[in-house]
Amino acid sequence: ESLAADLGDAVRKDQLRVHYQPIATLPDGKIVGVEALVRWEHPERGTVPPLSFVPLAEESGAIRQIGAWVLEQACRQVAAWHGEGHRLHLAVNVSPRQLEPGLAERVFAVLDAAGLPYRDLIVEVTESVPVEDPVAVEQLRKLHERGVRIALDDFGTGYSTLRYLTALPVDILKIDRSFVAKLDGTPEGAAVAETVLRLSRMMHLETVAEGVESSGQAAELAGLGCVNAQGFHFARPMPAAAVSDLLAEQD
Ligand code: G
Ligand code: G
Ligand code: MN
Ligand code: NA
Repeated sequence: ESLAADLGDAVRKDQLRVHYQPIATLPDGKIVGVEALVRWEHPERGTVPPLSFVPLAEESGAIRQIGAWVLEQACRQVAAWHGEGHRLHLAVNVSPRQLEPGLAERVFAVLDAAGLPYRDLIVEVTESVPVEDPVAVEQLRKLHERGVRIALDDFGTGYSTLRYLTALPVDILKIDRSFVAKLDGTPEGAAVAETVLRLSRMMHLETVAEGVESSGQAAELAGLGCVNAQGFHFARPMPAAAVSDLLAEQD
């Protein structure tokens, strides 16, 4: 049996799980949001990481079904945290394949059903979204117009990064972790992160630094004016119950 063949059944057989990676403010590390990250509990292979099956799901089209399932689970979970007094935002990864007619309306229906405010959802897209595809751009525009925020994930790693800023209705830039890894206290090490932060301010965008693994990186980003960050230094992706524990500790 190939992974690709099993994948078609993963949702139906209830083998997918959503983990959540906290997103924190700098410098204090207060949790203000979570990114939903899908996991596959395969009956024979154990936990399959998304890098091993998301590309397969994108190819087969199963990502539509998987993406819809992740969105619904995550919206319900975050609405439950809201109910407990934790006003977190939710970031969900969306593949180009999902940006088809009707997506925005389906997202609104899920948000309405969960009772989650539109402002609290962030749709993360990478620079693999074809900016010349009017259907994809229109779905993002519809989401953005109703208050759902659009984040450019892995920002700076694509071939024509700056083009995305004007072609898509972007609200948030996520500084790719490869640039965070270069922070070493020198101006050269900080150059890309600092440039993205400056660009964000000039365009009135928010910024999230990804892959923050040390207190040194967190401090340097804070010094550069970066307000939001995620990474192993704060918390790994984890099941909802573990996030609940962290939220309880921080009260
Ligand atoms: O969770 P990491 O832990 O391994 O995730 C690896 C990659 O898989 C990330 O780049 C992320 O964008 C992608 N990914 C994780 N969950 C989802 C999802 O629900 N939908 C899509 N399209 N991609 C996801
Ligand atoms: O941005 P994407 O959606 O591609 O990113 C999520 C991925 O990044 C997940 O695979 C997650 O496990 C991983 N990740 C999160 N924090 C860190 C970190 O601090 N260091 C590294 N190396 N990976 C991280
Ligand atoms: Mn992401
Ligand atoms: Na990323």
